[in-house]
Amino acid sequence: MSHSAFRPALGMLLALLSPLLLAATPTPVGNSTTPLRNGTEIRDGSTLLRVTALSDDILRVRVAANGRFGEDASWVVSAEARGQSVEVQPLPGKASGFRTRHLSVEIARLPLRLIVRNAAGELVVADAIDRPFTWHDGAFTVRKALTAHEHIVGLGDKAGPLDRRGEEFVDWNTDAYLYQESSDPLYKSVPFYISVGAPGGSYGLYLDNTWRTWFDLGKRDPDAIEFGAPAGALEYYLIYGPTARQVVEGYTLLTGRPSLPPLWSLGYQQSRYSYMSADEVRGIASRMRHERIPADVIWLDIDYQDRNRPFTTNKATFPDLAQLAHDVGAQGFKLVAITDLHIADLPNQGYAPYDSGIAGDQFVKRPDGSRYVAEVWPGASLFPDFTRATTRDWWGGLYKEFIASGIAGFWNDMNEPAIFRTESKTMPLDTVHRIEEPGFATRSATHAEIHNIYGMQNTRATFDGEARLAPNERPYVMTRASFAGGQRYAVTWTGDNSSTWNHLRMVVPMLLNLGMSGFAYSGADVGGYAGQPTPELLTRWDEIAAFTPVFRAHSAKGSVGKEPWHDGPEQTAIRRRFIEERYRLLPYIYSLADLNARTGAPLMRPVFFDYPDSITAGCDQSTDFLLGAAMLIAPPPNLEDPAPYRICLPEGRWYDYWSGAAVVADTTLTAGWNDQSKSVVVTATPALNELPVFVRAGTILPRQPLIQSTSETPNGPLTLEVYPGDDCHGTLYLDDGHSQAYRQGHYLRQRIRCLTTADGLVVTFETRAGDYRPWWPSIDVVIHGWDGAASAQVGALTPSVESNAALHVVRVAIPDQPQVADVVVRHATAAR
Ligand code: MIG
Repeated sequence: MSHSAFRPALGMLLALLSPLLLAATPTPVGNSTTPLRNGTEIRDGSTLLRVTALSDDILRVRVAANGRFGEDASWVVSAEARGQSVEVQPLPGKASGFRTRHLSVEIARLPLRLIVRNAAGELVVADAIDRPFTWHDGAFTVRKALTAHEHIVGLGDKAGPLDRRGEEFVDWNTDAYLYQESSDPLYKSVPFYISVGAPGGSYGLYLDNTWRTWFDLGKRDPDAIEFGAPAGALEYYLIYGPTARQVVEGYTLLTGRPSLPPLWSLGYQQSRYSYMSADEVRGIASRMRHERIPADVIWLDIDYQDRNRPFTTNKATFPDLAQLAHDVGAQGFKLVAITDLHIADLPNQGYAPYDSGIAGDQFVKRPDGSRYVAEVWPGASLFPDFTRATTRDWWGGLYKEFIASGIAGFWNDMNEPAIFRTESKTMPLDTVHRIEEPGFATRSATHAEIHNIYGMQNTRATFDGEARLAPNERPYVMTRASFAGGQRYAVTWTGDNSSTWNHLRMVVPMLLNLGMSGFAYSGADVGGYAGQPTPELLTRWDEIAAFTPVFRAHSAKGSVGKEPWHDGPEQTAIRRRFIEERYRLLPYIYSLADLNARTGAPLMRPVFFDYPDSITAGCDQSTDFLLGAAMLIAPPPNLEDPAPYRICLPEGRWYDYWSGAAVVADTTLTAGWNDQSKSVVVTATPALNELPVFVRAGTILPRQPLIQSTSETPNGPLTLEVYPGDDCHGTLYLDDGHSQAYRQGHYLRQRIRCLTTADGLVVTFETRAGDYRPWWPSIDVVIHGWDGAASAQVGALTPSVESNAALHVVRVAIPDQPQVADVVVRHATAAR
């Protein structure tokens, strides 16, 4: 009898001897391989490893040091997502493991390790040969090999360069006031990275562990990725590409996608800490309209409250919130109000959140069972126990009056949680949370386990509360802290940045990495939170932020503010022009929001997301970004003093967005892993009022007439800017912009294609889905790169055509095209 078979028998004996010993039933050991319908389970000594295929591209990996898996529950990956499976085939020959349609998964021994290859046999990711798993007192470390050409992105809102290779990071939600480029950890934890450039293609790895996890991405050992946690389950998901786009799709399938946001949230938003009175808010609204600066939202920071007490208002300065919401609403503004989670500890004072919270036992406790009390903005405060479903229900109900007053969205700040007067800036690790949650065993958990998901559960409660109280509206929550999967509940911003050029430089990589981590809606405080920017800095910031998902200017107490009108008419004019451009582009941006809700593709993405072959050795793309696949924004690397710099456009033809002119390459550069594609290189030196933006040839870009807020109906035709080229297409998406009616088919989605023909161009309107009636009575089709006169035909109709030789465009005015239709445009000479 082998010693491994002897151990369970010993366990039974011990269990019989004393019920007390049951808690410590010994570890099952042995060596066995059990093929499963959807994977393989291997026992290797005391280690138990189970790899299952959720789909042909997504693997779930569970490892237990003591031979037993813990509870099958997750705050991030739903039971439905975890429950997916596909049938697998055994590996040929003697190797242990299995194959899906796209992957081969081998489990090698001595040491036990996982090797994943694509269908062509190319390596995707393998555990390191040296110490693939190590355990120490419940803590674990996993090591994976890192190959020569891999780049690493993801991990949420970490600062620093886009490519995280060579760095190490810790996940511990932190109120990081005055953070800098090298500060870590910051506000959010997303234990998920994407590797781009492995021989077999991109993969993502999500570590489903809420403790203080860490990632070393080739820093300690340049040839290894190491990650681990101090406790909790060793459980992760491997998401195969081969493209980064497919990884993000798979990751958001597992962890959830943002739902379609209200259209107003895609407009320009103005905030500061704080607008001190209702009159000041009215003044901001009026000035925006007077200055003709389009804007949709004004934010109420903590000073609208009575002594910083959440869910109150200061009766002297904000006497009637409903009236204020109504008045600024008439000017086309929405209000978003902050509601911090700390509830003032105010017994017997008629403070309703305290009274109802105590009655329902909603607050976290000390180990001795007393309520945990600590100081934050309102003074001594209590902290809701958001890991209980009943506490979240109670919290959601607190929004009733604000929603009735017409507040359109809510801001959850300080939810790391931030605590004053403590060295750790947060709760003690032994603070007790209760898990009372469908799908989880009911138990208590320490703050060490819950800390990183506390903010996410706060936003979940807010989101669900809004959805319950205003069931036909789209909930809107902005959060500072969050975790993987938090994109389901809230948009986010990068916290307390500073008014410096370096912080503006940090914006693009931070927002790109948030997008690759599922958070498609993120922004950085425009102008920088702490400090007052120089006029040039605020102007540049507005220019770049106009192309980022959340366009919100915000400012710390004591600063002049980041409203666009500071610094005189010249600066204001430039800022206005970029904000206006944002509003003209809303039909395009909204179509990206629709796409995100359906696929998880972030609105703002790294260039390689859509152009995987474009990563070049000779050209720095790290400051560029895409807004959808069609637009490439290329801010100067040296923002404060643009010297001539090279912009690398992925292989193909491009147009200058501002002039509409076809880009003439200065030179081309060989690009891609295998030097298979060529980048188009142009040199730029943008003046302060210029930002290089390019459109891919093969794009149909929808634009609309200028409006001052999304509450206005655009007046005039929809414009389709057609940039002829290969795979030419664009998408229209529209609905009422605020309700849930789109889920019942009350939307409009229509794909449009274009094809260059021998004598001109055909623009094809495909079948329109949904029954929403658009605001546009007609459509102007503007074809770029067109020389000479033209004629056009749509069915029996001969639309009017106007060509502009100087701009190289032809404009064809057609009625709305709700049906399938071809717009045939011919060069005048060819039509003769
Ligand atoms: O301790 O609500 O990051 O945006 O203006 C500061 C006041 C609390 C921090 C947020 C900031 C907000 C501020 N808050």
